[in-house]
Amino acid sequence: MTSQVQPKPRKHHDVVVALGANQRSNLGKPEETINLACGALSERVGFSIRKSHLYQTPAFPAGAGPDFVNAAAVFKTHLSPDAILQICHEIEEMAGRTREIRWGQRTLDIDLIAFDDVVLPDHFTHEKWRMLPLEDQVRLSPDQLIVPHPRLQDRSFVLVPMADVAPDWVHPILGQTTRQMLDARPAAEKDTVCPLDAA
Ligand code: PH2
Ligand code: MG
Ligand code: MG
Repeated sequence: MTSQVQPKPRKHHDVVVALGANQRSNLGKPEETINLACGALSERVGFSIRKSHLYQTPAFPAGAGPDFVNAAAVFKTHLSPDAILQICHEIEEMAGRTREIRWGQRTLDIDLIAFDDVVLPDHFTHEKWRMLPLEDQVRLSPDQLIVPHPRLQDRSFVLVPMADVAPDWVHPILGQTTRQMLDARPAAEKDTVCPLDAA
């Protein structure tokens, strides 16, 4: 009798992405752009997508431009963080994104927020970016992928959508769940994040 070769159980990863747009793109209005981007991500990044509601959020910093539409999604994937980041950039380009002005108007921004409980590139570098004073956050942007996103715990426009799709994800450095980080945000900030739809 020939023994059958069993397929190796393949390890998948859970990846969380956040999406934001506050300017019409060549794919349409911000909410249309985000819906199309989620479709493109699920085709290219993985399977078993979970997508959050869409939210209208005031631009941060205040007065930086029109309100954003923000959302988050979770995928199961076999790809590496770098491969996913590359796909995110390609989808941003599809929406006509140019990268001139930091925190300027955005046709589409896709951020890799979390990849399982992985810390990239290392704890020391992560700490440096996480502790960056606000005046430097405005000026400086890392030239390498930092995971988890170094500002995720500070931003209700990321945490509210993320709580729809990954409420129990535990931040590998802070030791808090998405829900706990969101609970720690000021009510006045959380209240500015308003559901747009019943996605
Ligand atoms: N993204 C930024 C800067 N400011 N503000 C809101 N409301 N939503 C965003 O997605 C956002 C922002 C940088 O990526
Ligand atoms: Mg961003
Ligand atoms: Mg980005």
